[in-house]
Amino acid sequence: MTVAYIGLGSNLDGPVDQLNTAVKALGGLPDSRLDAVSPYYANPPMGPQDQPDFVNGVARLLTGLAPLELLDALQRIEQQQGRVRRRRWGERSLDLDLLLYGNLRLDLPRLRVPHPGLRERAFVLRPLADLAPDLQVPGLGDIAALLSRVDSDDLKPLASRSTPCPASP
Ligand code: A4P
Ligand code: MG
Repeated sequence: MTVAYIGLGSNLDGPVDQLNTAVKALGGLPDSRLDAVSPYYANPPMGPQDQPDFVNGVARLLTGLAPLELLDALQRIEQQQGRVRRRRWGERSLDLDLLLYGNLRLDLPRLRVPHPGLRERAFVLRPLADLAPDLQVPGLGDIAALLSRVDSDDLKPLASRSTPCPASP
């Protein structure tokens, strides 16, 4: 089993419910176990500013799926939830990003791991650090050091995540 971290994001169609439904779907993936879910954070959009605030979080999955199999599974969950995506860096009902897959570094047309936006995004680094405060990000180093270099003042923790953390089996 490999430890994978999945970034969850939504700013349309009930973002907290979107994330909760996605977390449930992650828990049902074959050959995988949902291990933990971070708090969710409301935060202003990166990119176009004329869109609603996002809700973001991170899930930790133990998985026997290969990286591209896992990406396929994440894209299926996005589709199942009727993913709407209107423009690059714009509003969407659900975005699932494969942030980390063990210590793997991959640069394929369909899949780059660690996720290329990770280093700049407080809405990814903060929930990742919540789950794994001592994490070493392949090629980038210590999560605490990465987090200290971004501005996370705009992240507002939400109390309304319904899934227990760590996830029950
Ligand atoms: N892809 C490559 N690597 C990966 C990976 N590690 N995980 C490919 C997932 N997908 C990966 O993704 C486009 C393609 O990237 C996929 O087909 C896959 O093969 P997409 O989800 O269809 O497009 P996208 O998400 O719109 O990509 P884009 O434009 O890079 O957007 P981002 O980076 O996902 O950002 N503001 C806040 N506050 N919070 C957010 O979550 N999200 C976005 C979208 C914009 N602003 C935001 C947020
Ligand atoms: Mg994406």
